[in-house]
Amino acid sequence: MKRKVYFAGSIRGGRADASLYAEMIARIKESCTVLTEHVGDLSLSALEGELQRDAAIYSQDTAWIRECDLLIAECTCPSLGVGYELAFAEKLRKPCFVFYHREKCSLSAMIKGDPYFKVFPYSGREELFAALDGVLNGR
Ligand code: 6K6
Repeated sequence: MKRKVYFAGSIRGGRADASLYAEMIARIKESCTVLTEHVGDLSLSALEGELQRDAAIYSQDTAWIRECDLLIAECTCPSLGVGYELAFAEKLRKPCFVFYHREKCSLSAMIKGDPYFKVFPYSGREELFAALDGVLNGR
């Protein structure tokens, strides 16, 4: 059975990296089921998200974190929601893998300094996707 991945990426924190999320989700889908494909949906803006009921979003997303086998977060664009999801997943002892572009952001000490999270800084697409493949293949 395919592993279930919760992919976390910024929505209201900013959509600058939405196309990168879509590419990462496509790669993950080659071997796993992604529970949160909407995170990479380029047609959805943060504003559209505001039209949905926040309580329903919270309820669905936390249920998916309970259901997932692992969580993969792209954290270059800072997002309160992604930080919350990481802490929530850690509490449930879900394996958490964090990616961020080392030249484009200074990752929060609350993520980088938490030894529970497996953190992967990258400088370019090649490095990012090699590290992602390593996570997906258990290397
Ligand atoms: C879907 C696409 C765009 O807007 C939506 C509706 N809003 C959300 N739908 C589902 N999950 C959401 C939504 N807003 C935030 N989240 C969750 O929080 C996602 O799983 C993201 O990983 C994370 C983003 O948090 P913010 O604080 O950047 O919004």
